[in-house]
Amino acid sequence: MVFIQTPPELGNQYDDDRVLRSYLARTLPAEVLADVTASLAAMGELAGGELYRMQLADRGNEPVLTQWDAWGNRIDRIEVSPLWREAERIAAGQGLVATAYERRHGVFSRVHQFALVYLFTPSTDLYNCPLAMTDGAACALVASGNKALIERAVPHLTARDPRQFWTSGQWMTEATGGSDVGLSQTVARQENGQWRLYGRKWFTSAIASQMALTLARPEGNPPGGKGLALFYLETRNPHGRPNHILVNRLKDKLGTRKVPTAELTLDGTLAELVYGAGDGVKNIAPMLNITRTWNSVSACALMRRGLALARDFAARRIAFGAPLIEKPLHVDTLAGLQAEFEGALHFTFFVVELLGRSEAQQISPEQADLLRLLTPIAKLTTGKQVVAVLSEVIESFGGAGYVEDTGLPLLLRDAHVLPIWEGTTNVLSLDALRALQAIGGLAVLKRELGFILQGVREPDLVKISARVEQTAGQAETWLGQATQAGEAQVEAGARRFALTLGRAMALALLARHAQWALDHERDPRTLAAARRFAAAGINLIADMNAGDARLLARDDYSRAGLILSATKALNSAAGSALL
Ligand code: MFK
Repeated sequence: MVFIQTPPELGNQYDDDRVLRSYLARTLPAEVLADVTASLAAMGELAGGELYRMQLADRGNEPVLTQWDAWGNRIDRIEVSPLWREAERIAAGQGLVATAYERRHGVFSRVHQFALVYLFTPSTDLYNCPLAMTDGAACALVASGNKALIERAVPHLTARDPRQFWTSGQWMTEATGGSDVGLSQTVARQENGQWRLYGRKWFTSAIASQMALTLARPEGNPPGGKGLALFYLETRNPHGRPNHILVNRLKDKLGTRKVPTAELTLDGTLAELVYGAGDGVKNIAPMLNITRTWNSVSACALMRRGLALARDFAARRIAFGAPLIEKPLHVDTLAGLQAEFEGALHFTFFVVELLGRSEAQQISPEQADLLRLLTPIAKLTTGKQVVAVLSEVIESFGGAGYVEDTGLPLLLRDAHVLPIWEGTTNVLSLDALRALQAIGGLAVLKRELGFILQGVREPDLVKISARVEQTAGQAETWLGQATQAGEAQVEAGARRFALTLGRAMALALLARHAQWALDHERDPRTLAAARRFAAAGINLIADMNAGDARLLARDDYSRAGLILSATKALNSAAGSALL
C-alpha cells in the first residue's frame, strides 16, 4: 500500500490574489490600474510558474565564498545561487527598484513598485534583501543632496539594464551589537586627502553588492550615534580587486541562507562622506525607513505564499474521507490566518501610499507625521504576524510541512528574520515612542482613524469602528498614565502599546476596505476578515502590569531584594507570634 500526497501548486500569483487585486482596484485611479496591470500579471505568472519551479530546484544551493585563488591571491569572491542570479536579472528588467524612482504614476508609483515586489519576493528566497538595501541607498543618497554621489551611484541603483544594475549593502552591525548602533567602533581616517575606514563589520548582508553605505567614526569625533558619519564605498576597485575589504566568513544562519551575509574587516577601505562628518545615524535613517517598509511588504508576501500553498494543498489532500478544505476545523484555522494576512496587507500598503505621497511631495504635514510613526509600527506588527501565520501554515501540512524537501520549512525559517533585522520588535517599539514624542502624541493617528472609518455603514463594521476608536482612546490614556508613572513604565509597555496601535490601524483599514468591497464588488470576504481579525483581539495594553512582568521575566528574585523583604515580613510576623 503506497501513501502518496499531491503537492500544492501555484497559479498566476496576481490573478489568484483577490486581496491585492481588490486593494488596487479601490486605491488606484482607473487609468493607473489599467497601465500597471500587465506588469503585475506578468510578475504573477513568473512568480507562480518559472521562478517558483526554479526556486524548488535551487533549494539545496547556498552562496559560496572563495577566499584565495590558486596562486595565493586573496580574492574573496562570492558566488550566489542560480536562482539569485536569475532574480537579479528579473529585478533589474522589471524595475523593482527603478519603478519608484521613475515615478511614472506620481503618488502611486510606490504602490506599483511594492505590488511588484510583493509578487516577486516569495519565489526568490529573499532576493528582496539586496533590493531593499539598494532602494534604501538610492533614497538616502537622494536625501543627502550629494550631487557627485547621486550622479555616480543612483543611475546604477535604479537601472533597468541588468548590465548596469548595482545593488547596495547597508553595513551597520558591529560586534558591539545590531541595535545600539552608536557603539560602533569602525574608525575613519583621512590619509592623503582620502577617507579610509578601519574596523570590523559583524553582520553584513548581501555582500556580493557593488557598493555599500556604512557608518564609521571620523577620528576625534565624540562617542554615540552623533559622532558617527555616513560613508559611501564601492566594494571593488576599477580592476575588480577588493577595496581593502576582507571577507572573514559567511554567517551560518537559521534562515535567509541564500543571502550571503558576512563578517568583514575593513582595512583601509576607501570611502567618501555622504553628508557631513557626523550625525551618521540620522543620515542613514532614510535608508532604514525604506528597508523597514520592504520588510513589511515581505512579511505580507510570505504570508500570502504560505496561504496560497496551504489552501491549494487543502483542496487536494484527502483525510478522514474528504478534502481538508471541507473540514470545518481546518477551514476555521485557515480563516484566522487569512484574516491576519489581509489586515497586514491593508496596513502595509497604507504606509506605502504615504511613502509615495511623500516622495511625490504631495503630503500634508499630518500625513508626514503618520508616515514617520507608522513605518516602525507596520514593520513590527507584520513581523510578528508573519512568524505566527507561517508557523500555522507549516502545521496545516502535517508532517509534510516539517520535511525539508517539500520546500515548506524554508518559509518559516526565512520569515523569522523579519522581526529581527532592520530593528527588532522592541527596538522599533521604542522608535515608535520617539516618533510619537516628536509628532506631539496620538492626535494625528486618532484623527486619521476617524477619517478612515467615516464611510463605514454595515452594522458589524460600525461596531468594529467603535472598538477601534475606543482602543485608540485607551492607548492614549495608558500612555498618559504610564508617562506620569515614569520612564520605566512607558518602556515596559512600549511593545504592547505599539502592537495595539498596529492592530487597531490594520483593523480600521480592513473595515474601510470591507465596506468598499461590499459596495463595489458585492464581496463579503473582507467583512469576514475584519470580523475575524477583531475577534483575535487588538488591545494588548488592557491588562498591563509592570510589576508582574518583573516577577515573571527575571531569575534574580533574591538579588532584587524581594526574597529579603518577604523573609523580613515573615520573620516579623513570626516574631510577633512568638511575643
Ligand atoms: C526585506 C527587507 C529587509 C532588508 C534587509 C537588509 C539586510 C540587513 C541589513 C542591516 O543592516 S540590518 C541592521 C539594521 N539596523 C537597525 O535597524 C538598527 C536598529 N537600531 C535602531 O533603530 C536604533 O533605534 C538607533 C540605531 C536608531 C538608535 O541610535 P541612536 O544613536 O540612539 O539614535 P537616536 O538618538 O534615537 O536618533 C539619532 C537621530 O536620528 C535623531 O535625530 P536628531 O539627532 O535630529 O534628534 C532621530 O530622530 C533620528 N532617527 C533615528 N531613527 C530614525 C530617525 N529619523 C527618522 N526615522 C528613523 N527611523
